Order: sequence, then C-alpha cells, then structure tokens
Amino acid sequence: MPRTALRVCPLCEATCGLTLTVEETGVTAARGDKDDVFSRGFICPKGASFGAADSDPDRLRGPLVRRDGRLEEASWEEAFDAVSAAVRPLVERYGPHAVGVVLGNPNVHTVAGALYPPLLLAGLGTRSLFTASTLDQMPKHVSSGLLFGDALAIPVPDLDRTDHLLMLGANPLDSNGSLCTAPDFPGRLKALRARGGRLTVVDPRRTRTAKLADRHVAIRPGTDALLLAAMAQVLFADGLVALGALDGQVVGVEQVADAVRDFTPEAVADACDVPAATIRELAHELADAPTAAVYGRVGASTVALGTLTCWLVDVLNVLTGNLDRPGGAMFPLSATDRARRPAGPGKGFALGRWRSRADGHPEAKGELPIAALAAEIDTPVRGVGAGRGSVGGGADGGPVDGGADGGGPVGGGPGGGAVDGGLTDGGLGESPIRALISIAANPVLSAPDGDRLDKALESLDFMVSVDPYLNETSRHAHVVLPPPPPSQSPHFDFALNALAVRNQARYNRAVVPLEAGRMAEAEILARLVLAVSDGGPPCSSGAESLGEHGADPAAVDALAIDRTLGKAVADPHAPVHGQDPKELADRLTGESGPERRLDLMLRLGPYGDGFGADPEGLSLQRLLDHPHGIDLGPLEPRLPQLLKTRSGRVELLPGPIADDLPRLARALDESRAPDGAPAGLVLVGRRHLRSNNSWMHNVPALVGGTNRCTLHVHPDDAGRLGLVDGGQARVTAAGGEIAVPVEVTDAVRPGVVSLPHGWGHDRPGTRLSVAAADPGANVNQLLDGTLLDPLSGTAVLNGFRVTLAPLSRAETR
Ligand SMILES: Nc1nc2c(c(=O)[nH]1)N[C@H]1C(S)=C(S)[C@@H](COP(=O)(O)OP(=O)(O)OC[C@H]3O[C@@H](n4cnc5c(=O)[nH]c(N)nc54)[C@H](O)[C@@H]3O)O[C@H]1N2
Ligand SMILES: Nc1nc2c(c(=O)[nH]1)N[C@H]1C(S)=C(S)[C@@H](COP(=O)(O)OP(=O)(O)OC[C@H]3O[C@@H](n4cnc5c(=O)[nH]c(N)nc54)[C@H](O)[C@@H]3O)O[C@H]1N2
Ligand code: SF4
Ligand SMILES: [Mo]
Repeated sequence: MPRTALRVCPLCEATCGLTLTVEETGVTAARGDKDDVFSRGFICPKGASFGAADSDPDRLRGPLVRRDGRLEEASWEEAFDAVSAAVRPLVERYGPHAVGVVLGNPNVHTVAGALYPPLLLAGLGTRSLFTASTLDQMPKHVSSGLLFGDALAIPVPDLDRTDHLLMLGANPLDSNGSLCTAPDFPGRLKALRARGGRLTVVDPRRTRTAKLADRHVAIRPGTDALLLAAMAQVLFADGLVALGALDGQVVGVEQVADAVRDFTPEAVADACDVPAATIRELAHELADAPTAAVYGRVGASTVALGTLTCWLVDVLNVLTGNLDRPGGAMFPLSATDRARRPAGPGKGFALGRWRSRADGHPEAKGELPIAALAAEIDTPVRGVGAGRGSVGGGADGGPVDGGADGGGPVGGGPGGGAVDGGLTDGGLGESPIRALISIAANPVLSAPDGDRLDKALESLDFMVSVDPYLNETSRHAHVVLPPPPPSQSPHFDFALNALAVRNQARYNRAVVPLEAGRMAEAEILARLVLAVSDGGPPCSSGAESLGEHGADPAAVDALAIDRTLGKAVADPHAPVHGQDPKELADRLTGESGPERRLDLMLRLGPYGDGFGADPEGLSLQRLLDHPHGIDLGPLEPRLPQLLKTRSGRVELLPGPIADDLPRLARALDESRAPDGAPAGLVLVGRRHLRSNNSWMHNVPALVGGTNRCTLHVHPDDAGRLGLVDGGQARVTAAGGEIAVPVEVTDAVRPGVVSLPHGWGHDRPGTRLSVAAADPGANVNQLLDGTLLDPLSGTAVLNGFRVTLAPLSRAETR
C-alpha cells in the first residue's frame, strides 16, 4: 500500500517541502507539498527526481575497506577499527595537523553534517580544515566577519518585500538560489516585478534570470568590484548617501568615500565594458527606490576580487540605508540561532591566525584554501628529516568551542566551526598532511587541478571518505563509510534557515526505516569522532572526555548536550540561567542523540520554550506536531544586537579590506594597459537546473538533453577561432588542457566562454555507471590552484584566462 510522507528536499538551498509517495520498494514519486509553510507546493525537476536519486543502485550499501590495495566490502566494526588503528598513531607521530579534514557541500543539507564536524575537529585538534566554502562563499564570510564581527551574519535580500533587486553573479532560475534560501525563487522574482519592483541582473551571460530582468548588464567577468565601487562613488558625489536608521551605527563612512573617490563611472567603464551612464543610472535607481537590496553570489565571489566585491555589495546596502530594514538586505534569525547576548562591543574577526605550510596561505574562518589541499599533502616541509615530523603547536591546538552546541555550518559550502585555541606560533607543525577525512566532498572534480590532487590523495598514509558513492575522490580512500539515502535520514536545515528569506522551521524524521546493514549518518560521524579521538580531555577547560574508539556513540551527543547546557545555565541572558543542567538534560525529548540535540537548540533558541519560560515556544515536539512546518514571520531588523565588532558598530572600511584596495586600483590600471595581443578569452561557469555540482550526473532522469558539458562560445569568437557548433575545442589554461564539444551561442558575451563544473567522470575505479557513460570534461583541470582571492583563500573559478583551438575529429580520439 503506497503511503505519503513529508520531507524537505536536500538537493539545493531552496529547501522545498516535498510530499513523497513511499512504497515497499522505496520512494516512487515526489511532488511539492502545497501546505508547506515556506515552499507552498513549489518543486523543481531535481526535487521531482528525489526517488530516482534516492534509490540509485550505484549508492553504496555498506562500508568498504582497502585490503591489498583493493576496496572490499567489510563490516562497520572492521571499518571503524581500521580508522582507529590508522589515525591515532599518525596523530601521535606527526601531530594533529597532519590529519586533514575536508567538508563538502552536502554537509549543509544533512543533520549529521551540521552536528558532528565541529566535534570531529575538536577530537582531532587539527587546523588542517578545507571546505567547499573556499570554492564558493568564503569571501562573503570574510566580508561579514570584518563588517559585522560575525562571519556567519550574512544578510539576504528581503525578496518578498523589496522594491528593487540588484543581483550580481547569480542565476537563481537555474541554481534555485544560494546564500538566500527561497523556495520558488523564480516566482518570488516574478512577484517582485508584478508589484512594480525592478530587477537588474549583472552577468556576462544572458541567463534565464537575466531574461526575466528589467535590465541585464553583461559585464566583463571579474570586474564587479569596479562597477560597485563606481556606484558608491556616484552615491557620494551626487549626495545620495542616506543611512537612515543606520545613522550612528556605522563607522568608516568617510573613509569609504575617500577609498572610492577615484573609481568614477568614467574611470571603470572600459574595464567593466559598461557605459558610464549606465553605472550612474544603476546608482541612482538604487538610491531612489523606496527599498532595495544588492545581492551577489557565485559569480561575484569566486573571482580574484571576491572579498572586495562581497564587501562592496554590503557597502551599497549600508550607504542607501537598506541594510537591516524591511525590503532591504536583512539578517534572518533561525530557530537554532545561539545569539542571546546584549548589544555591545564584541571580539571582532581575525584573519590569518595560522598559515598553510606549503604556500603560506592565511587561514580564514579556521579554514585553509581547498585549492591548496594537494600542496599541503605533496609538499615536504622544509628542513624536516623524512618520517620524523614533530608536533608543532599541538598542545594548544585544543579546541573547541565552536559548535559542539550546534549552529553548525552555514552557506553553500559548509564550515565546520574550526579549532580556535589561543594560538601563538601560527604554525601547523612540520609534517605535511598524511591522513585525510573527507565528508561529503569530491574535491578531485570540484577544486582546481584534480590530476595533482589525485596523485596527492594516492600518496596519503590513510584516507577515509564518508560518501554514498565510490567516485573520483572516494576511490582513493582506505575506508569508505556510506551514509543512507535521504529517505532514510532525518532532515532539519540548521545552516540554511539562517539564510532564509522568511523565518520558519521544519523537521522531518526519516520517511523510510533504515535498511538492514545501514547506519545513520549521525551515528557514522559520531563513531568516527570516537575512532579518531584519544579518549583524553578534548579541551583545555578540562571538560569531560569525548570517549574513545568503540564507546557508545550516544556519549558524543551527551557530551555536546552537557557542554551546551553548562554554558547556558552560566549565561545570565539564557532562559535557564542558574538551573540544574542534569535536570534540564533529563527533560529533553527525542528518539536519538541528534533529536535531543535539536530539541535542546530549539528550546534555548530565540523562539524556544526556554524549558518552560515560554510554554508556547518551540521544541522538537512542537515541530513534530506541525509536519508542514512553523512559520516564524518575516525577517526583522537585528542591529545592533547581532554586531560583534570591537566597536559594536558596522565597521564599513575594515583594515584588511583597506589593505586590499590597491588590488582594485591595479585591476583598473591593468585593464587600461594596451595589450597588443588580440583580446584574451576568459572562462566563466554555469549551472544547469537538472544538475548539482559533481554528484548528480548518475541519475538517468536528470542528465542528457541540454544538461551536457559543452563550451558556450559567442559567434564572433567562434568565427574568429574557426570553431563550429557541434565541433570540438581544446581549451588550455595554466593547469592543463581539456577537450570539449562547442556550442555556439550569443548567450555569452564576446570574449567569454562558459563551461559547467562537476564533470570529468572518466577516471578508473569509480562506481558511477550512468555518469561514466557520458563523463564530460573537468573544467577545474584548467586551473593550477594558484589563482586565489588572497583575503579569503577562495579559488578563482570565474573569469580566468583560457585559449581555444579547434580540434579535428582525429584529435578527439
Ligand atoms: N569550476 C567551478 N568549480 C566549482 C564551482 C563552480 O561554480 N565552478 N562551484 C563550487 C561550489 S559553489 C561548490 S559548493 C563546490 C562543491 O564541491 P563539493 O563540496 O566537493 O560537492 P559536490 O561536488 O556536490 O560533491 C558532494 C559529495 O558528497 C556526496 N554526498 C551526497 N549526498 C551526501 C550525503 O547525504 N552525505 C554524505 N556524507 N555525502 C553525500 C557526493 O557523493 C559527493 O561525493 O564545487 C565548487 N566547484
Ligand atoms: N541546478 C543546480 N543548482 C545548484 C547547484 C548546481 O550545481 N546545479 N549548485 C548549488 C550550489 S553549491 C551553489 S553555491 C549555488 C550557486 O548559485 P548561483 O550563485 O546562482 O550560481 P550560478 O548558477 O553558478 O550563477 C553564477 C552566475 O555568475 C555569472 N558570472 C560568472 N562570472 C561573473 C562575474 O565576474 N561577474 C558577474 N556579475 N557574474 C559572473 C555566471 O555567468 C553565472 O550565471 O547553486 C546551488 N544550486
Ligand atoms: S528547488 Fe532545490 S530544494 Fe526545491 S525541489 Fe528543486 S532541488 Fe529540491
Ligand atoms: Mo556552492
């Protein structure tokens, strides 16, 4: 008998509520849940394929362990024994930072990915953390850290109320939105226009989103920072700066006026290839709109001036008085938000507290650039005898504050809340990375220079992948721990609710019971924490131990709960101040450790019942009683309470930004330099509605048709270079060359070519039968990993130079 079950879709950031049809065989259909408080029935083709993605026969069903070089099926016990036997000795011998952790994008879509990585990092004490954030939104974290004192305080456009949206480098009609969780983003944009609002899209490609806009500005890639600086210059020059309610809450406005003085529209017009008059109009339209929001995403982030661009986005929001006001750019307040502190000065945001060993890249938000992962593995550290690495900075590497009590990662790429122990030597010890723990990540395809990373991963002493697939990255692991499919997993959006255009909360239990032989991802990660922890005290405060390999994984959750409650009862602003933590712990409900942790976070959160302080407030039980979710209302102003800068104000021109401004000036000079050579081509990415980074090319219903790895080339460039539609091209750049089919289209501007990422499924040793049949080429092989936005360590994935040549049929093999 088929039944239906509700489940929020984990396949992108839009978090649509789905109504699933469940039969004996699993999920057989998915439609939009009309009663979902947030998504109101919206669904996209990916969500509609939930069942197919969920029941993909290539998903691994049990752990794999490498024996004599081959990955073989093993029991869970054998798998965790292998992890424990390998990792602890490496930590003891080479120090904690010799164990790297890689966290990939799907961690923001799983309960386990939110709750356990901080504990894993704490258990290891490692600072070798790499996440998808440095392929994505780290510039925004850095900008927010500097402006607001909190890297996780990311304003989102108040989509449903704004009168004017200026969107740069985002294509929500295909991506469904990012760092702005909004189910039915397309419908919300149409509603904006229907109510008389205005949409401007800045994108070198005429995307589906651009086609919907009132105005499309086909900017030259990588120059958005110049455009935005010129808009700011116009605001100052034309007397359009109006802070409104922000007056008195912002420092550094005059310094910004000085900083942008030379970036007049006329000065930047050629570099951006946008007429000066248009730039003036953009500034005036923004200032004149009753409310407006500036929003930049991947194309404004993964560029050489990424942090400056993200900063200027919010500078414009501030200068026009739109930050933190309805209809402007606002800060969501999620149900599990931890903020209870009163307004006032905070600790601020530090960058570069340690550096990568091989190339000296500064950390940002506790992370090192994932583009530098291969180098951190394959570069011997100077002056150290082979095999004799000593531990540097290990003792004070003791962790954790971050995240044991939740909050979890945020954003399109996850962040783990890394180790933040008062660091004095700034080092990572003397050993390169020898072991790697990769959770929900496929950097061989997602990050620059997969060929080098392939070799580096192969050279590791030990690697574990928590991944449902044997793919380009996990094939290198010594142990693969596969999580169950989404239908067998619970769902709560710890990360994405903090980025949602409406405050709301929804929780789903697994819709299908765990299949025999499977282990919940929460338990996998909890056991992993135990397997790599030494059983000693995990933090310098001398708190209780995490336990050790083989212990009951419930102990991990119990410890996290103890820590959170310990802090809460000591906090005069918490509703449970002064109460008995043991007694509070006993009152938590939930069927599992993760559910009890969610209950705790909800009850202590801003809408929580405070363990009785507000009987109407949120708890796990209340969410279970409302399966379509609970609406918590439109976004509300949150300043100054959320600011954690040292001044307690918005710091509009932070030091590290000021120090980076010379690069902006240089970008202008370079664009003016007479080139001589024919105009160079630059490459940008693109996403397809039926795709999702590197891991959904194995679902037959989603691939094929227009979802292919083709190179978009403008007709003028194609003609000049002798490329024909349907022919092949060789694309060459610093990191290598690839061969790809050409699609001639004027959807890209002249001088720009576009390739999607996540392809290149032709490596041996994977188990991706559908993807391997039409593998595509890996665009990231064109990169050598050296092009980064220096402030954030984010890889330049958009707007890098390439050369093209036609390939004859013979050359294409
Ligand atoms: N050139 C170029 N490169 C890019 C981008 C670009 O625009 N251009 N975009 C970048 C961006 S924004 C991002 S976020 C990164 C993403 O890069 P990654 O973080 O590497 O993410 P994916 O490629 O999505 O790979 C996700 C992995 O998680 C696994 N997985 C899926 N579901 C689950 C689950 O429930 N649990 C676990 N444990 N694992 C799961 C998949 O099998 C896959 O191995 O790629 C980046 N790379
Ligand atoms: N269907 C689908 N949905 C997805 C994903 C997916 O792979 N497929 N991935 C998910 C993830 S991890 C993320 S982070 C989000 C990303 O969501 P979005 O940020 O909306 O990402 P994209 O669709 O890559 O849009 C980026 C746009 O920037 C443009 N661009 C490139 N360079 C520049 C530039 O220099 N300036 C300007 N102004 N524009 C530029 C590109 O042409 C492209 O249209 O999507 C998520 N949703
Ligand atoms: S838009 Fe995103 S969350 Fe909604 S159904 Fe599609 S993939 Fe799922
Ligand atoms: Mo992303």
